[in-house]
Formats: sequence, C-alpha cells, structure tokens
Amino acid sequence: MKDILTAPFMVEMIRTTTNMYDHGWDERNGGNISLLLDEDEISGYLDTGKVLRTIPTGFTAPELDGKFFLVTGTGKYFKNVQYAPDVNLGIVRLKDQGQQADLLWGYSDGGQFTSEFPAHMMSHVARMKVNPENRVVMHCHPANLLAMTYVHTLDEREFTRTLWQMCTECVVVFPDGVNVLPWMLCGTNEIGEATAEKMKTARLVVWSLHGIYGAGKDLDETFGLIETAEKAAEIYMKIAHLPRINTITDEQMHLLEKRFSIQAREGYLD
Ligand code: 2HA
Ligand code: ZN
Repeated sequence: MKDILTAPFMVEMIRTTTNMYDHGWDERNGGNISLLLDEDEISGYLDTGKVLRTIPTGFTAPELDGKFFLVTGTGKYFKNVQYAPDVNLGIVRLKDQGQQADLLWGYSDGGQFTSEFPAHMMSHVARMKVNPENRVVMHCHPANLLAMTYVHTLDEREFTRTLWQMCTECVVVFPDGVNVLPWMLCGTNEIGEATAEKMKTARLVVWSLHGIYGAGKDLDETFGLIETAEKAAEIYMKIAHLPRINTITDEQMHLLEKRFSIQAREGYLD
C-alpha cells in the first residue's frame, strides 16, 4: 500500500483546510469539508475491507450507501489538519440507508465526522442529482458574508443581485446566485434538510448570522466559489454606508451572459 498522506485527494484536502484557515474563514473548530472519493482513488492507499469502527449518522440517505467520503472531524481545528491529518480527518463509507458510517481511516483519537455531517451528506444527495460531477461540500465562516447577513435583506434575489453588482465576474462564477437560510440551529437534521433543499437551485447557501455552504466538483473550484462570493461581500461592506454613484447594470450583466455563455438565474435580472 502507498502512504495515504501522499494521495492527491489527501494533499489537496490538507492544502485546502490550511488555506481556508489562513483566509480567516475557519476560526477555532469553525467550518467543515466533505469530499466524495471513488473507490479506485483510494484502493491503492487503503484496504477498504478493513473497518476500524462503525459510527451511527442519525439520518437516512439511501442514495449514499457504498459511497466513500473524506471528512473533517467534529471539534477539530482547520489550523491543525496539516500537522495531524489522521486525527483531524477521517475516511468513511456509508451503509444501511446512510444510517451508519464505517470508519476506514482517521479520527485516530476516537473522534468522528463533523457535527454538520447531516447538512453535508444531504447536500451531496441534492447536488449529485443536479450535477453528477459534484464531489465537494464546504462550510466556513467568512467574515464579510456573515457581516452582510446583519445589514442586508435576506431576500435571495436581492442578496444575489447585490453580490453580482460587487464584482464583474460574480454573475459568471455563480449564475445560479446565492440561496439564503434564516438563522437555524446548526448541527441538526433540520438545518441539513433545509440546506439540501436550497442546494437544489444554487451551489451557494448562506446560513444567516453563521456562515456559508458551497458545493462543487473539486476542492479548488468550491474554494474559488466561496472566495468570489466573499470578495463581493467584502466590497459591499466597504461601500454599503457610502453614496453609490456607479453600479454594474442589468444590461451589462446580460452582456456578460452572452460573452461567457452563462444564464443568470431566471427572473433575477431585469
Ligand atoms: O463547528 O462550523 O457549523 C463547526 C461549524 C458548525
Ligand atoms: Zn459553522
């Protein structure tokens, strides 16, 4: 067997958690990531027949039976992933209608997957149906997006339009816009179900007064998605209290749609 710490998916996960910490998006134990893995991707690194222990998930998701995920651990700090990946990360395979997870590697201090596992797994189910290439669900607490939920209406169309207006490329990077949940208790199946419902129509879901969820085909793309929305929110927070003299118009956004062959969410542009 090859050393699992050299596996491309592991290297990328360690780089991503470190980078997210360095961006200030994941203070203390804030944030969590789940990455869907193919069996061939891991088989050279891990005996998939060897189960270390089985962890109940507390929800049902039959679509995920037999699927492997690399997931950040509950209570663990992104800051520390690079120094002790096997303590802070784990690889699980779901079974029994998604109600149980076999631990194949990691959580070596007796830990388990993130408290937001329901939101992650239910979001994977939702996104896979929209795009079978989806492999990543990422949650974090970027300061400007969070700040924006204190001072901006939470209406999804308005919230999305404001972000699109803050950088020319926003509408190109997230043409589906941003869906928004009101404050809800985190770590529950309820917020998991609500997040997954919102994931049916957009790859970004804001958790008001808490943070954001992003989904995508790989870690880099999902990071970039959140990075772009956070940059837009940063500009909003710099200018919201100042008189607005210029803006990106809907007409200009229609030009971007044509130039980049994208379609802004139906009804979001005039
Ligand atoms: O503690 O970010 O939402 C990790 C979280 C919970
Ligand atoms: Zn959080």
